[in-house]
Amino acid sequence: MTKTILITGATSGFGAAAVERFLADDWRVVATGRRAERLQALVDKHGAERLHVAAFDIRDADAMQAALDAIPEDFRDIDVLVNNAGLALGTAVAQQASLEQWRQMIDTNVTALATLTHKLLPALIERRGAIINISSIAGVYPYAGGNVYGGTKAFVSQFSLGLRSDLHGTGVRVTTIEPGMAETEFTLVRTSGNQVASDTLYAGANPMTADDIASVIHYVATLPAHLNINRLEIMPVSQSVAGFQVHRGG
Ligand code: NDP
Ligand code: 8X3
Repeated sequence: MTKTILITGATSGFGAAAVERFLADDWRVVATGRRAERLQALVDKHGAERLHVAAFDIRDADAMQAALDAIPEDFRDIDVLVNNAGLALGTAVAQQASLEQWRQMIDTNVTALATLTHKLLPALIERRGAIINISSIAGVYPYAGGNVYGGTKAFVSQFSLGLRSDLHGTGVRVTTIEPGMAETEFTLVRTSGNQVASDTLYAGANPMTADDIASVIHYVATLPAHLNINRLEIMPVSQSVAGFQVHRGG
């Protein structure tokens, strides 16, 4: 039977790659994001038989509800929710960071993710479905300039474990994927469009690709129904974690 997956943040990076991956595997896909022209390009490429797109700002709860209400009958039985839409803004240390950027990250990565999950939980329970939340290594390991971004991703990871606990006995699976460095539009967004900064970060590092993460999402989504991966931390071989820092001299 054809399954249905709702993927947020489907206009670029992991989400866009995941749309391609699941359509290629004959799933029905609901793809969301703000950039309507990119969503339309997906429809132009794949047609609308197994793809429904919804352009809205995920921070706008009314727009989210309207988009959910407008999902066509064929796409309403959502089996898998991929909470992928998110962003980092800025690389400044906390004492120099922008409060506006902090709020946008919290509104997007935390509040919107929780809101959409809340809205879809009854349907997911009914279908014994699955939730795949895209967190980050930034939610596990601190680094200078990671401050609120890391905090939002720590929320995502802990929220996932909490959901898993609450959903005990429902058959609903919950997985957190915590990727490290992957080359997408992530750094371009984080640096307000600084292509040089983005290219420099990834140069020579052989970072993960959006397709790598889409394959992991697909793997998790297609596991047998009795298996739950709680969390998956995944990095390029070129990246590892180094420990503590010590400041001397007062
Ligand atoms: P991209 O910038 O390529 O994609 C981010 C997606 O999120 C876009 O489709 C964007 O759509 C969507 N999005 C952002 N803000 C909103 C909003 N307000 N409303 C609706 N959609 C929104 O980055 P990635 O693919 O790399 O990021 C995907 C997820 O993976 C994020 O949660 C990110 O934090 C996480 N991540 C990324 C890593 C990396 O190294 N790339 C590593 C670990 C985690 P649009 O702009 O059209 O609205
Ligand atoms: C993105 C990974 O290390 O750039 O979530 O914060 S990192």
